[in-house]
Amino acid sequence: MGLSSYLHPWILLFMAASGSVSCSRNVSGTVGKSVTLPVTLTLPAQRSIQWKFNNDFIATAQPNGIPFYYGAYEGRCHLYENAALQLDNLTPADTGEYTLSVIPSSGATQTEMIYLSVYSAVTSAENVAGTEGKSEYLTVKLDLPAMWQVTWRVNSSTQIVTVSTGGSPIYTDRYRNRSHLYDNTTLRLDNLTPTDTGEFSLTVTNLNNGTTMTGSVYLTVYSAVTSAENVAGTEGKSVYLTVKLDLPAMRLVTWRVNSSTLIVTALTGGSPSYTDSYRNRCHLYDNTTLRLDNLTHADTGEYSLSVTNNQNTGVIQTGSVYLTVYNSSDLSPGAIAGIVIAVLFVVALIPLTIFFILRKKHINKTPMPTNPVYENTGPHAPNTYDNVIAGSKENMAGSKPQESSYQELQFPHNNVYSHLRKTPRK
Ligand SMILES: *[C@@H]1O[C@H](CO)[C@@H](O)[C@H](O)[C@H]1NC(C)=O
Ligand SMILES: *[C@@H]1O[C@H](CO)[C@@H](O)[C@H](O)[C@H]1NC(C)=O
Ligand SMILES: *[C@@H]1O[C@H](CO)[C@@H](O)[C@H](O)[C@H]1NC(C)=O
Ligand SMILES: *[C@@H]1O[C@H](CO)[C@@H](O)[C@H](O)[C@H]1NC(C)=O
Ligand SMILES: *[C@@H]1O[C@H](CO)[C@@H](O)[C@H](O)[C@H]1NC(C)=O
Ligand SMILES: *[C@@H]1O[C@H](CO)[C@@H](O)[C@H](O)[C@H]1NC(C)=O
Ligand SMILES: *[C@@H]1O[C@H](CO)[C@@H](O)[C@H](O)[C@H]1NC(C)=O
Ligand SMILES: CC(=O)N[C@H]1CO[C@H](CO)[C@@H](O)[C@@H]1O
Repeated sequence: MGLSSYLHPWILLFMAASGSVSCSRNVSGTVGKSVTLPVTLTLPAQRSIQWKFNNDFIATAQPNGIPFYYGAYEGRCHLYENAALQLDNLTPADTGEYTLSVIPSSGATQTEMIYLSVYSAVTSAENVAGTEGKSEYLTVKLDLPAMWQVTWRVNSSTQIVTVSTGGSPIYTDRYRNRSHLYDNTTLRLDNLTPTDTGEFSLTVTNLNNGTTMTGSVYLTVYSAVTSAENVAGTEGKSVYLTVKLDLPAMRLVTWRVNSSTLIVTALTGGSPSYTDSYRNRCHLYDNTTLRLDNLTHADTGEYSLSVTNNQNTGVIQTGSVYLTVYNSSDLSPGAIAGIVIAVLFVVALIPLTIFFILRKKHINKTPMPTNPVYENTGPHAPNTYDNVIAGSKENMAGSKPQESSYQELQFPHNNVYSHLRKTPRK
């Protein structure tokens, strides 16, 4: 405690980065959830407790006293008897270094530092995704000072490579054969395996004044996709995409297309978070099946489902289906236009047919019953349906018994033409 009061913060940071502070651990939390910062120190019987976030007090407790919470932390955290601190309703701004100081009534102060990373479902999913056996470029945008030292680490502890101005990169054994540091500080990692999943952090130290800047990317390595099942969809229709995976009770579910475009992510207990272009046209079911609506040809592609436990750590399972979207066979725009034209043609034909039938009869001047209804008035008058049938049969019989309606149409046409030809001669 006394020591840290006198040291400039960058010296502490530098010490932390150099690994000279013991009892330091990393803990991850999820936005909106709670996390408990655990304590591994052996606590003296009589002690004061102090929790700090960077340089701000969170909570303090005097020996046998009740905890006191500072500012906005009041109502959002809980200090336990064993000095563990629970933080509720996490936000990304809670990411950072937490320091616990245990001050015994007599003896030396003990400190414990915890680095908390708060991930949101979307943020962690939007970080870099790699594929087993492939390479991935890891980039963190940090400005290089005139004299610098650059270091890449994974999970904040394991060093991968370090280099200083004018020197050549020094790789650690584990990464020597499978990584490459570019001059622009980008790190390429080759021959990925799922165990490469983790937080990769770049630290740039200004050698003139000791200033340290750190940034990180979260790399998730997915198992190589094998033998994707094929699914067929139809333009304008919907399709259900299903991949059978063992589902952990608490999980982070992610669907991607063509292994890059994110469609949706969902944490157990939360509502799915859809990418804008998919929000209104897909639905993620609790069983991880994805329904895609209003399909277009451009939806053709490889759809992959990834499932991991809630905090995006541990085993990640991946599987995929290959969707091919075909033309709708009978309702393409051309077919619809054809149907509309056919219907209009038939509708136009009905009055035309009636007109020409009547006209033909008129020209033939054959006396005929005008309406069968009058003929059939009798004690056992048939119903109107029968009358219509009888009437139409009578009309057919009145013209040409074996002719189809098409042939009937031809005759009136001829009649019209002969009639028209005759007209000028009159
Ligand atoms: C690195 O590569 C060299 C030569 O290709 C090989 O002899 C060595 O065993 C490799 N080391 C590791 C850790 O794979
Ligand atoms: C650095 O160089 C590598 C290899 O040329 C490239 O892939 C990467 O995008 C570059 N990074 C930045 C931040 O420009
Ligand atoms: C980083 O930590 C995660 C979770 O603890 C672990 O699954 C992963 O294998 C670690 N990655 C590396 C490269 O050590
Ligand atoms: C260190 O130097 C850089 C630029 O050279 C400057 O931006 C930064 O503020 C300095 N930091 C300190 C603690 O003096
Ligand atoms: C998941 O639920 C949807 C909708 O109820 C259903 O269509 C689909 O077949 C289910 N998938 C599995 C793998 O049970
Ligand atoms: C389907 O997509 C077309 C073209 O993008 C659009 O005009 C139509 O409104 C969409 N229908 C639905 C139900 O989303
Ligand atoms: C996926 O990739 C294929 C082939 O590169 C492309 O035709 C298709 O449109 C892509 N699908 C999506 C949804 O981006
Ligand atoms: C022990 C340990 O892994 N500490 C690391 C926790 O994460 C921070 C930030 O990434 C690192 O600076 C620590 O070294």
